[in-house]
Amino acid sequence: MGTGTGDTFQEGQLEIATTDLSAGGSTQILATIVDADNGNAQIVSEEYLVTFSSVCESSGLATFSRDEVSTTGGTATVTYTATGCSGTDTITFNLYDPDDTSTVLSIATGTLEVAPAEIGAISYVSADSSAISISTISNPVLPQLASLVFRVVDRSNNPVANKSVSFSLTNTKGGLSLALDESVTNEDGEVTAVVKSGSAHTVTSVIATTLATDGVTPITTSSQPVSVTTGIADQDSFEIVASVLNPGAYNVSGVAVNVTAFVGDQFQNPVADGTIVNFTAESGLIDSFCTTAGGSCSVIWTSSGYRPGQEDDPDYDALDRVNDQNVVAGTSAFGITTILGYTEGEAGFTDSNNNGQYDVGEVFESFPEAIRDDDILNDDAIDLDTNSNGPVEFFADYNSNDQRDAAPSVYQGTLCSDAAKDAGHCAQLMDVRDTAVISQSAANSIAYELYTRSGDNFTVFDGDLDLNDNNIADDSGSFYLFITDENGAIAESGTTVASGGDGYDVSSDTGEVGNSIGELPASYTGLYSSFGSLYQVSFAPDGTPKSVSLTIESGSGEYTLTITLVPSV
Ligand SMILES: [Ca+2]
Ligand SMILES: [Ca+2]
Ligand SMILES: [Ca+2]
Ligand SMILES: [Ca+2]
Repeated sequence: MGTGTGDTFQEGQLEIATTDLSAGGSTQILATIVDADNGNAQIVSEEYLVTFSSVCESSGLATFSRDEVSTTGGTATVTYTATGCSGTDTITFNLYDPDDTSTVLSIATGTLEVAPAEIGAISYVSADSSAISISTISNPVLPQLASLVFRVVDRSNNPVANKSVSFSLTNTKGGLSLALDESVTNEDGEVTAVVKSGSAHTVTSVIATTLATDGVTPITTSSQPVSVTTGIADQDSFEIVASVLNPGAYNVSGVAVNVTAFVGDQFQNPVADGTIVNFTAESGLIDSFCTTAGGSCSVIWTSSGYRPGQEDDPDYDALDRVNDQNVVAGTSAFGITTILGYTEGEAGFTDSNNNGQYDVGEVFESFPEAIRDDDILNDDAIDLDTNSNGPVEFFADYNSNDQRDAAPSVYQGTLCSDAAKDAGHCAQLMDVRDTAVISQSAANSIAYELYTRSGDNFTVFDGDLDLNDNNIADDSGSFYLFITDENGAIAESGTTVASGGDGYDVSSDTGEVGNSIGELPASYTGLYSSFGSLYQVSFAPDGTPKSVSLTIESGSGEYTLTITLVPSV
């Protein structure tokens, strides 16, 4: 195998169309297969297998249009493309009998030169962490180093290896620094900058610079920002939110509600991904924890078992459950369910001198150990209800001493000046906490009453549209429709009210009941429950007054109630 045939045959030589390639350039390479016993005449009757390889190709810096070719025509051609190869590359063709690829019959080689890559661009690829922990605290989740990867490519978008790249930071507040100011790209054209955390909360970006092929012109890019933060939750950015506040769950088990925790740190930055938030619920099932990503995570609460309001039922009476009161009805508040979410974090302080640390004399918050207050709506002075054995509500025993500890007089956090630490501050963290309260309302269950209203005082309305009792149906006026479920809780989510009139023009604030537990102002008097939904209905004659109708459809869709009001004339 070689170049040419007959007298011009050169054994072992490849014919390369272009031996000086630009970076990323292509060329055809040809070999002929001849019979040395027949005056180096081209062999056109027998089948041979030819394989292709090169030094750059084996490093992924060049490609062939095909790996091998089977030929009976006495020639083998392939197209070579440089994809990052630079300098001399040696190409090799191996010739085989297709029935015996263990023995190389002949080898032909050739060399070509690939021009150095024209540096095309430097780009930001990724960071292993978009946030790093302030260097003076220990956060179990957030790293104190961030690695940022950049890539240098040529004008053909192929990676450029062995290219020097220098780094700088847009911000060095608090001693923020780079592990290395300069590095060299690997075979993928990639180079890594390492940012080392400082002692202050700040945001920085890495500027990566390399030089164009002329060795003079800088080519620059910037990374996405890296935040230097505590990454530890603080109380005033912690929130627990339920997706539905009045699920039709009191009489249906397995109804699911999404419960999401939003968790930020002292600087309102998302806490470190992987922060664990714990949950507990007064009733039903709830996942015990979730781990945050981007400052939030969710769990599922599912209705099951004991429902608030059943605390005096024989099945549960011995458990000493406590629950909120339906003050107006004089009963337990059926279905009102407390969900507690909590995670380790900081109490929060006001950084009056803006040095990023708690200093002695600055105002701070202080919290007792977190509780799940099952009667949270009751206006009682005691949060944690007890019986003779101790608490009957859950509390998160942060320091594991079997007691619920009161709020300390020192700051519960991580960012303290040395003087503040000496004074006993920042000795411990705490559980930041929030509570969501949902109403497990009865599905397909509607109770109602009509009222007239004067200020906050409601009076039962008999529904007679002949308001002045003069036996002439010509009155116009308004009344209130008050709806609840059968337990005096707000009607289940999705319950709708519609109104219409025959001979009356009716306007009302109809629509869905709110996504709410429906707690009404304590100043309201005359209603039959402390929870529920009020709809004002106005009517005026429009033609021959006959009736006003109100249609209530339950959120679960299996119960519809129609109320028809007429003038009794
Ligand atoms: Ca409760
Ligand atoms: Ca301060
Ligand atoms: Ca309580
Ligand atoms: Ca304790």
